[in-house]
Amino acid sequence: MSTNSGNISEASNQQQQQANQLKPIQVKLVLLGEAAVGKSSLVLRFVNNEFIDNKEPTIGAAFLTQKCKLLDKIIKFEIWDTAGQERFHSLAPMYYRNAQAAVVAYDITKAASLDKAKSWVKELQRQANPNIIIALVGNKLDLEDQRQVPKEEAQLFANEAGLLFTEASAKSGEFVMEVFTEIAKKIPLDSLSSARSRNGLSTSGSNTNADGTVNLGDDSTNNSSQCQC
Ligand SMILES: Nc1nc2c(ncn2[C@@H]2O[C@H](COP(=O)(O)OP(=O)(O)O)[C@@H](O)[C@H]2O)c(=O)[nH]1
Ligand SMILES: [Mg+2]
Repeated sequence: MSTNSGNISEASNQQQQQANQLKPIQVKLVLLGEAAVGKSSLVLRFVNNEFIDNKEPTIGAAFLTQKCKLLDKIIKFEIWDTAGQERFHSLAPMYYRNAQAAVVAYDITKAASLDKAKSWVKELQRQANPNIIIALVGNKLDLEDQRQVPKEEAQLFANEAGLLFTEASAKSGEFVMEVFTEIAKKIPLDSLSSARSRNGLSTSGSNTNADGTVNLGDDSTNNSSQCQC
C-alpha cells in the first residue's frame, strides 16, 4: 500500500472520528424513586432549568430529552420520568429495560425514601442491563434543617453498591447538572449504535400514548439544542 493511500485512510479515519464525536450518543435514562422525592423536579431543572412548587404528580411516566456536550462527545439523554406510586411499580421494568443509565432519587428529609431507593437499586442490579450506570441522588438539599438521612449513610450504601452519588436540590438547582454530567462522562464513546434499536420502548412520536396508562410528556417544549451540562 502506498504512503498516499495510507494518508488518505488516516485522514478519513480522523474525519470519521470527528463525525462520530459530533453525532449525539443516545442514552436512555430512567428516573426511579418513591413518590414526591422530586424526580420530575430534578428532570425539569436539568431540561428547562426551572422549578415549580407543588408540582402535580406524574401519571405513569413522562418522556423528555436533553443534550449534554462534553469535550469529546455529545450525549442525548432520552429520559423516562416514572411515577413513584406503588400502583405503577409493575410498569417500571418497561422503562428500565435496556436503559443505559438510571437516576434513583430519595428525599433527604424522609428516611423511608432511602429504603425505597435501595430497593430500586437492588431491583435494577438484578433485572436491568448489567452495565447500567446508576446514580443515587439525595434530593431537597435546600431543606437541610429537616434532614433525616445522614449523607454518610447514603454515601456508604452508594460506595458498596458501586453507584454514583450526590445530594442535590431541584429547587435551588444545586448539583443537579452534576448528576447528569457525571453519568454522561461514564458513557463509553463507542456506544454509538442507536439506543433506539436497543430500547424496548420506541421514543419516536413521544406525544402519543404508549398505552392507556402512560401519559407521555410533550417533547416539543424541549427544543433546546444547547447543552446545559
Ligand atoms: N424544597 C424542595 N422541594 C422540592 C424539591 N424537589 C421537589 N420538591 C417538591 O416536592 C414535591 C414533589 O416533587 P415532584 O418532582 O413531583 O416529585 P416526584 O413525585 O418524585 O416526581 C413538589 O411539591 C415539589 O415542588 C427540592 O429540591 N426542594
Ligand atoms: Mg413525578
